[in-house]
Amino acid sequence: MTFSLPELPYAYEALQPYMSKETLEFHHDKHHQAYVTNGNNLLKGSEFEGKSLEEIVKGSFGKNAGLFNNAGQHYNHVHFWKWMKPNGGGDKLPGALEKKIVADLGSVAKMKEDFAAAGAGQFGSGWAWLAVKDGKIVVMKTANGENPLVHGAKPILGVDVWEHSYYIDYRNRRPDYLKAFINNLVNWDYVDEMFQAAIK
Ligand code: MN3
Repeated sequence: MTFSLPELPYAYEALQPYMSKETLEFHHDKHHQAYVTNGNNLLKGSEFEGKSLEEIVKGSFGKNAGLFNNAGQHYNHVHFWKWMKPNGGGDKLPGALEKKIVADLGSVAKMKEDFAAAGAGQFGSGWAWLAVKDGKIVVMKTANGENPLVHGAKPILGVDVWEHSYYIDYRNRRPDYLKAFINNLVNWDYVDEMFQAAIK
């Protein structure tokens, strides 16, 4: 396969006031596009040509750093756009997902708190996650372009904590960005879709 930049599933201004049109224009059109372009250049002629995106991410980790960084970030961003929607967030989660979160993490409120704390606690660039690992939902954080796939888990929700994701709108206030993400932007239906696929 070759990587291609997906269209945003909403208008550039649709996530305002929590994420601006300007942030999405830079983040999607420039940053994500660069991962796609660089990833395709590095994929060409490598042993990973013809593999699926997940296979490339897992296979290149620890073996081909340049390709991994771009393929990992491509994977992360493809889902990141879908993990958000206008009027997202809230406390109403799909039933089975909510039950599992309560069973494994205590409560929806505790999950939100732990997820935001993971994002705030990630030193430098990276991501915070909800992932399914050994049949349980866990909170994780990873550096740079890494994700739960390369740590034996399946991501169901991720938030980008690279500065390019929040600096235009929140400057250095990463915790405020994380609070807005979890309370006002998350598309729980898409999280549920990934959760259902992860427990199959
Ligand atoms: Mn990003």
